[in-house]
Amino acid sequence: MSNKKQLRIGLVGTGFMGRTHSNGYNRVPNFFPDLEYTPVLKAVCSRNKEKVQAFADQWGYESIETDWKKLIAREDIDAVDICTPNDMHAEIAIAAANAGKMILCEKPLARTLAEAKPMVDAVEKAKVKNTVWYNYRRLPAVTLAKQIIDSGKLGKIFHYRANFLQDWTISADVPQGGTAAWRLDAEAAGSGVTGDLLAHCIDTAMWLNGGIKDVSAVTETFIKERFHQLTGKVEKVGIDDACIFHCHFENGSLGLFESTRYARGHKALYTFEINGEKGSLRWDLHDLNRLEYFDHGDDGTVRGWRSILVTDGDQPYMGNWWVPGLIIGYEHSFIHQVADFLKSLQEGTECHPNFRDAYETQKVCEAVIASAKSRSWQDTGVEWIEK
Ligand code: SOE
Repeated sequence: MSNKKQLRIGLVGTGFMGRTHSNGYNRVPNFFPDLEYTPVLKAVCSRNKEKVQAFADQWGYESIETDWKKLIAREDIDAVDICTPNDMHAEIAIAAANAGKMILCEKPLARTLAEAKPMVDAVEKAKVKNTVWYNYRRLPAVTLAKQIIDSGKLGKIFHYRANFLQDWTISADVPQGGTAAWRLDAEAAGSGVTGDLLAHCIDTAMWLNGGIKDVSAVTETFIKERFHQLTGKVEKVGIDDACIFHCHFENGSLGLFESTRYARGHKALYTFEINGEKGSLRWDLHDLNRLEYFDHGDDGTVRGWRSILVTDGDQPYMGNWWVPGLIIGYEHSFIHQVADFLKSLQEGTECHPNFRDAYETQKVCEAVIASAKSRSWQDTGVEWIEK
């Protein structure tokens, strides 16, 4: 029996993200043994009783609920983890905050800025700890990029470029709505690739390079109608299948972002590159342990891109894993997020990105959609300081 302080988790949602978060809670005690807190998987909630019981058995939850309101009302739950489709985030988060629960919410924070605002107000009013799972920040190579940029090694930044490319919706037979297809349903998701994929790129970009001031975007919906699994009818598609935008950052640099679910051959190709006066960095999710670094200060005869395999104990998070040279994967970003959340509890600090930070990302997403619609530049109104 552990003598650690407990963080008793109530998870809502049993899809893909429910699995990634549950794995995070389960692995943290093994690999971050020095933390004062340990997660306890108290309850998982989903509407289908058989399914949620099977999920509880698979991942080690002590109990189940089929009504999230009951989960929130339980006294043995400290933190509510929201892994539902986006249209449920606001209602659950606001109720959880009002009940004094901590909240870990899957990204994006909400479907729209208007929906996100009362969520931020609720957690700030209730003073409950909150975080949003923009997990890619917590891959060691990405965190190392942050450290290199913050140390000034790149000097003045000129360019930030990011892509998030997939190909899973090219077939017109892919339905919209309901289990596994809610990301294609504007009502459930809010937007398409902008909220689902570019939101990740925007979170990382502002974390690494500061606020995005204004945007000019173009979106496209290649398949205009799809079968809707909930209504049983062929309906108009309301999401953006692809989005390209360029922007100005507060620091004067230019940004270029592209995301699509129609890049045949690419499954989850998240890449970024940042070019500064003294050096450049680039990273690729398909080779996630590597960070490429060009240092113009190197001796000219050997100058070139170096490929850093980020696995040494003195590199971010890696002291908690294997031995130098042995790599980790996608799931570790979630394990790190749990570890950082527990650490922030221990230290009484914020666990960024919190709702307020994710609200700033939401502002950019909203401006991108508005820009594409109006075919004009849009100010984002971002005030990027992680608070
Ligand atoms: C969509 O396919 C998706 O699963 C996103 O919802 C995740 O946030 C992203 O990390 C991977 O792709």
